[in-house]
Parts: sequence; structure tokens; C-alpha cells
Amino acid sequence: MEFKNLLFQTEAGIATITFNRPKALNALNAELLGELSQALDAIAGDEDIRVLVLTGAGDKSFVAGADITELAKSSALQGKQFGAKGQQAVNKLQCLSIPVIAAVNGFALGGGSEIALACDFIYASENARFGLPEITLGIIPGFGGTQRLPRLIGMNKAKEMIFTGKMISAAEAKEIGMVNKVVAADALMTEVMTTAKAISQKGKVSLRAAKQVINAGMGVDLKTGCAMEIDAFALCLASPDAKEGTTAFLEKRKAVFKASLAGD
Ligand code: CO8
Repeated sequence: MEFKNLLFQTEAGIATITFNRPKALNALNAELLGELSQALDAIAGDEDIRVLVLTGAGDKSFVAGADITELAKSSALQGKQFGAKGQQAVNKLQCLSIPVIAAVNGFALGGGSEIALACDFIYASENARFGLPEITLGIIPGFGGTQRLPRLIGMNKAKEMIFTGKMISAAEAKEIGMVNKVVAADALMTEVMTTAKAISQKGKVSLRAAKQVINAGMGVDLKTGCAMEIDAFALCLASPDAKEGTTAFLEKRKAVFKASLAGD
């Protein structure tokens, strides 16, 4: 697929979306958000894609937030429409049935941090910087940052980041549990692709079930979450993936998972 503001490629079941406005540090304009939604729809409809990776073009920035030139000209109504477009895209990202890894290769500010937060986990380069600087612009996060950040790192730490608008280093982001791994900039994509490949070789049905149950379980009480887990477990057990996984173990060989979500 061809886009104006994104690069999109797939290889061996791993799709990569690269935010591609390097002159504006990959800032998010309305057109880019529309393209992101389109790309995510295409990925959701492609059974052969098993993992998605998001990163930024250039060596300086993942995404430096919403495009401030556009925001500066927006009325409240246009801002609401822009916010809705952004939230639609990040919600699609979070609800995608396949695992999504953010490879944060520089600034992840405002909407950039919010996109990374909607991914399943984040690997960052040593030069990455995270922050929600909206308060400095007289606004607040609008792509889910006030909701996802406290859920991930705790309310007090999230409030400190959002109230001060300060950037934190990749090392600090790892310390507070926002980032899973920090590596040298030139090793980031290799590290991300190694993990993406390992995940892509697992069963698609069980990956989907695990992601769905973890995401849905975060919004309900433990008892309800555990009940959802049992149902999802039973569905997995009925899939060809479970047959292959358990048979491969007993035959002392590596499982080769073929089942698609459609069950063929
Ligand atoms: N929007 C537009 N252009 C940007 C942005 C941005 N967010 N960030 C950087 N740029 C542009 C700069 O204007 C500059 O362009 P030019 O070369 O034409 O002058 C170019 O990128 C390079 O930037 P700098 O020269 O500033 O590079 P530095 O290395 O000196 O600084 C920083 C890098 C620290 C990243 C700095 O550019 C910066 O602070 N950028 C703004 C970061 C920011 O505040 N982001 C939050 C935006 S608000 C947001 O994300 C809200 C999301 C939710 C909206 C919901 C609406 C309802």
C-alpha cells in the first residue's frame, strides 16, 4: 500500500508502519491519522500478517506529537474532530487482534507517546525521549494519554508527567514501566524484529485470545477477568493450533502453527 505520510511494508508475516514526515519530526497531521486508520484496516483484514511494528522515519524522532501548525489554526470543533480521528486510530491499534510493538527511535511526545502507549509494548533506543508536553501548549493529551498512562505507570507518576509536561529519558521510561527494553539506536530494529519474529511463530489464535483477555481484563474485576480467561482458554483448546502445539510437545519437535483466525 502507498501512503503520503507513512511507509508500509510486510515481510515474513511482520508488517512495519513508519511515520514518514521527518522534516516535521513525524508530527501527526489529520491526513496522516486518516492514513494510519486505513493501514490498520488493511492489516486487520490480512490473515497473513502476524505482528505489527511501528517506528519513525529518520534517527531523531518516533513522533513529535500532533502537528502544532494544524492545532494552532483549529477551532474547538475542529479540535474535537481531530481528537476523534486520533482516538479512532489509536483505538484500532489497541484492538488489533495481532501483537503490536512500538520501536521508539527518538522523540515520542504528546500524540507520539499516546500512540506508543496504545501498542502492546515498547522497545526504545537510548536516545528516545518520552513526554506529554500538551500542558505547555495550554491543552491536554487528547489521544488517550490521560487514560492509558495512569493505567500503565500509576496515577501519581502519570500526573507528574502530564502536569509538568517534562520529557523523560528512555532509561527513566524503562524504570517506571513504560518501556520494556532500551537498546543502542543502531540495534533497535534488529532487537524489535527478533522479538517480532519470535512472536510471529506462535499460534495466531492463542495470541489473539491472550491479547483480548489481557486488554478486556484490565477494565473489569478479577473474577470477571478470570471467567473471560476460561472461555478464551476453551476456545483456544478447540483450535488446530492447540492440537499442533500439544502434539509437537509430545513428539519432541517444534510446533508449526498454521491456523488462521478463520480456522482454516
Ligand atoms: N508539530 C509540527 N511541527 C513540529 C512538531 C510538531 N509537534 N515538532 C517538531 N516540529 C517541527 C519544528 O517546527 C521544526 O520545523 P522547521 O524546521 O520547519 O522549523 C522541525 O520539526 C524540527 O524541530 P526543532 O527544530 O524544534 O527540533 P529540536 O531538536 O530543536 O526540538 C523537539 C525537538 C523538542 C521535539 C521540539 O521540536 C518540540 O518541542 N516539538 C513539539 C513537541 C510537542 O509539544 N508535542 C505535543 C504536540 S500536542 C499533541 O501531541 C496533542 C495530541 C492530542 C491532540 C488531541 C486534539 C483534541
